[in-house]
Amino acid sequence: MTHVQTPDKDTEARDQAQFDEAVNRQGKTVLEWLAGAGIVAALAISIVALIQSGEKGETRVITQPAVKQAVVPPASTVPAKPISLKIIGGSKLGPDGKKHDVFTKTEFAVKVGQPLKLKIDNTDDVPHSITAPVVGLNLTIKPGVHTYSLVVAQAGKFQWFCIIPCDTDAGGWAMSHPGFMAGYITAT
Ligand SMILES: [Cu+2]
Repeated sequence: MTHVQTPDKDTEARDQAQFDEAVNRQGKTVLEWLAGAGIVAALAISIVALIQSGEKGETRVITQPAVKQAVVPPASTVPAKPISLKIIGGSKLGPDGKKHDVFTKTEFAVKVGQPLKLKIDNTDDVPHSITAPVVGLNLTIKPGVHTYSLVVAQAGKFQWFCIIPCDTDAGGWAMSHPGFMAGYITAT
């Protein structure tokens, strides 16, 4: 007697589950393979791109928008506009009621080591000076209009004075009084 095995419903269900599982596994494998192939393809494309750019001798540069900047030359190269002033004899009233010799500007601000140009019109018929021994400054200011360079090598506030005897009508009073034949230089 031949026994014919007829699959019962349980067996069918089990087989179906096994089949599905197998398909899923296979499908997953296929997807994994495709993903792998994709990476390989991407690499291949990259290599081709590299070879192509290499062949063309191109260098790829990431360009950024150009930022326009004002070109500012170093301060030392900027041609400074001279400061204009005058020397006028017997022109400024002092607290003593007398008129004294003066520089029309007696306070100067300079940058350490950088020349300050002074265009001085000495209307007097004798020379005067801008002298500050502590910083080795001694500019003789001749009669007439000339340009001088005032340079101070150290920072600080220094008093200057005219060392050439002047303001003789007042016994030289102006020579030691800021605002007349003396003043201050501030170097920063
Ligand atoms: Cu003087």
